[in-house]
Amino acid sequence: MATLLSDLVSGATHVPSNYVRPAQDRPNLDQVQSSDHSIPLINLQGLEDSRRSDIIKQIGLACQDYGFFQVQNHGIEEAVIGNMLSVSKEFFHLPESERLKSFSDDPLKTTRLSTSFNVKTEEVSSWRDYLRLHCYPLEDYMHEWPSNPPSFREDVAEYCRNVRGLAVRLLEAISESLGLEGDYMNKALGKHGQHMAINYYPTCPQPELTYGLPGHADPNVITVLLQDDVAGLQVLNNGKWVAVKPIPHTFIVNLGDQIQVLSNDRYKSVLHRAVVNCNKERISIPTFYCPSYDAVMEPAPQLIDDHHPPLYRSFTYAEFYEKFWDRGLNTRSSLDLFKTTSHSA
Ligand SMILES: O=C(O)CCC(=O)C(=O)O
Repeated sequence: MATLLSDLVSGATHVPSNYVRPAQDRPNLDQVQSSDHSIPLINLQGLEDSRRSDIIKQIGLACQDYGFFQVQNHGIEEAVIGNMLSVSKEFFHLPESERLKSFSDDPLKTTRLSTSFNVKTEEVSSWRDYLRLHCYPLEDYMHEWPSNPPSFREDVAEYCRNVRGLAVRLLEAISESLGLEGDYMNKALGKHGQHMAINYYPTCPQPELTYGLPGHADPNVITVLLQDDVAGLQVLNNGKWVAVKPIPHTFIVNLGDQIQVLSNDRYKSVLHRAVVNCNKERISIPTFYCPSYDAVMEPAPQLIDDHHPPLYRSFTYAEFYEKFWDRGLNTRSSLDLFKTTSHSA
């Protein structure tokens, strides 16, 4: 039997039973809102000049009201984005034996190809294969990455360097939008971590029955997501799922659980999910920008006062991350496990 979903279901006319969600937990695609302006679109041109305070205000509002925004004029060249998308597609189109050289079901491995989410613990599988790569510092990990397609390491490394630059600029802007020093987040992350997933969602004969990824919040600090031209990402806003329409050369930024903690709930890490479709395969590439495992996470002392007591206890990112993978993708946030006693649900 095939190990990866793409090999298992190529040409399938039905979703295998272990991918079928219970009736009360299906995408209900006809109830999803779609609009051209589903989440704010922010133009970053001018972030380093006189427009900075205006752009930071826009970022702050987006973080407060949506936990999600899109960025344009982010400074990453179209060729870097194009190469990343095409080498990713090429990888997932390689023969099975070639792809499987990177396979592992151990979430602790720093380079691994896998399927669904956590095949060791989950009850229902998700319609996704993915290649997960640690990518900062690059020289520690690049030698583990697939060497086929031949330009893979070079194209992905160039992309990672660029996205790291963008993530650092965004974290500065987010710190300032909270009234903190620009380098507050940067310092809170310790040595910084950067991971990436290349998600491959094959076409699906019955998209109403399953998810590419069910609703979840990200455990990290911020995620910078690149998607191809096929829609699939949906964000929960005011209790409704909203589809995010792909815009070429635009990144989607979402806040992760650690920003919720550092901001003491001023900003929220928001549920999102990926749905699949019957006509087109889809690639999405989230870069998860993280604290290092030994970094201590806690609400910024500057955001605590008599009216705003700390809502979370201090913990290391390693402690949080382990709980996240063990619990599986879950609409109940892992954050509940770290609330100060008086604020736990
Ligand atoms: O495919 C997408 O658009 C979302 C991916 C995602 O949420 C994830 O990989 O955590």
